[in-house]
Amino acid sequence: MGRDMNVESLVIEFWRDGYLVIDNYFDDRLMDKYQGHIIKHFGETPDFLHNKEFLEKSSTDVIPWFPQLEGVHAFDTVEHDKRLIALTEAILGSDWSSLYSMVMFSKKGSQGQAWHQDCPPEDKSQFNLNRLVYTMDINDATGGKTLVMPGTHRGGVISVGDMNEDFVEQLVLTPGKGTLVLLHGHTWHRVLPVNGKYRVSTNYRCCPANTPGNITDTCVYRNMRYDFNTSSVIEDRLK
Ligand SMILES: O=C(O)CCC(=O)C(=O)O
Ligand SMILES: [Fe+2]
Repeated sequence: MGRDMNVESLVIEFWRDGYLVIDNYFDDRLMDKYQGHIIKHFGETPDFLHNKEFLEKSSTDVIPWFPQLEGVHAFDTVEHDKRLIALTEAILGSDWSSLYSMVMFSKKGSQGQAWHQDCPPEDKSQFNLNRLVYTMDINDATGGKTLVMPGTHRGGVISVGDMNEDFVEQLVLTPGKGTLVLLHGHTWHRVLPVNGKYRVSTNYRCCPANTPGNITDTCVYRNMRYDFNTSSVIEDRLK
């Protein structure tokens, strides 16, 4: 492990910044196994799943897959990782709950994802925690770097404005194979366009005790609130 794994200091850092990056958290063999399952499932140029209005308005074109729901038990290994469970518990407190893992695939030419918060931020006690596992290197060649705005998990709703604005405060993450990124659902984040053949990340989303499992049905972008459940724009924030 390339950094201090003291859980207490990681928790302090997470709550200060709204995210946490730990390189080499998972070993290459496990990551290669995951990546093999993922590429086998998607092929290298799958079709898009979201509807056209969403793709246009959100400039998001990511294809999800839920391997555990399809009985691919290899993906249980990360969920059952004792270090990850202990770190999650230290951040969220007891009685947190784990949602299914979701693989996100985007192919070459994908615009990535516009700035967003994963769920409505009005109630600070209700949020999702993204536990992102990277099974391949994300770098200049692949594109698809993840951008975060440190501390924005404390600031309420994301401002209205350009969906892909560059901010001086933004930080660019270049996770490598085996990197774990913990990201508070209220922290503003976005994904840059994909230049390589494809980009993959796998998210073990979870929630604290008082948060309903469907909290991420509504995602907040700078131009709208979108409901994934009904595939509809529920608020046009530009009006
Ligand atoms: O794939 C990533 O790096 C981040 C994706 C994302 O926005 C999320 O998991 O909520
Ligand atoms: Fe997100």
